[in-house]
Amino acid sequence: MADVHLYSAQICPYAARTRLVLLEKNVRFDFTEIDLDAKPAWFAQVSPYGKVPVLKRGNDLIWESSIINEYLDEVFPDPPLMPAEPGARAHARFWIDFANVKFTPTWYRLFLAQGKEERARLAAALRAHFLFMETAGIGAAKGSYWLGQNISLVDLTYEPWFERIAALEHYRGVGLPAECPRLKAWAAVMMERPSVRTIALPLENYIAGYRSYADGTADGATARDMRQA
Ligand SMILES: N[C@@H](CCC(=O)N[C@@H](CS)C(=O)NCC(=O)O)C(=O)O
Repeated sequence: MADVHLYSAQICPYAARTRLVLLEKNVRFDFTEIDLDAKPAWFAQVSPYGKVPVLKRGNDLIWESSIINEYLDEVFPDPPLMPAEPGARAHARFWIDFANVKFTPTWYRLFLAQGKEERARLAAALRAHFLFMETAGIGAAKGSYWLGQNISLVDLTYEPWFERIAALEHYRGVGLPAECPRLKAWAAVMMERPSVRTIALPLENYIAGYRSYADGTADGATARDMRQA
């Protein structure tokens, strides 16, 4: 039995972030796949928010993907996925925060939106986020990755959404803006990483995974939280 246990769901981009970190660091781990449409009753004891991912290591039980990922970077420092210098660490944390506070809520709300005007408003907001990421994020990087020459938690924080972007196009006709060549090139580099290839699913799975969001019937913890975001 491995030291690290992950409660996860293949379809979940937040859980994918953590699976990518574990793979990039070559950490041996066991996992329990949680059916998010029929969560087992015991899962409430493991996950206070009723969400994946949750990581257990010894007496440590940790939830929230960004917090899990920083924890993993501390307990398995090789290879480091955060810069050493405080200013650069703050820069990395800013982009992780942007993903959590701006980018992914807008993404989910666009899926959930049922009205034409609301969809147009959210599509414009998502486009603005992509353009900001293009110019101030990857566009400011000196290398193929978000922070330069080396992959970091920032890259692994965003990649799962780029993996699923064709599902957003499928349901909402919204993709990566043409004005974002740097993001496009970065996503192509990421998709060649062995870690990313290991966990990638066919597009049909992502389309199926977002169906209840797109038709407005999703009523899990994430849909409820995102409707209020
Ligand atoms: N902020 C959380 C979000 C996790 C999350 O929303 N996970 C979803 C699956 S992608 C989930 O488990 N949802 C349970 C539900 O909707 O009931 C994180 O970063 O870990």
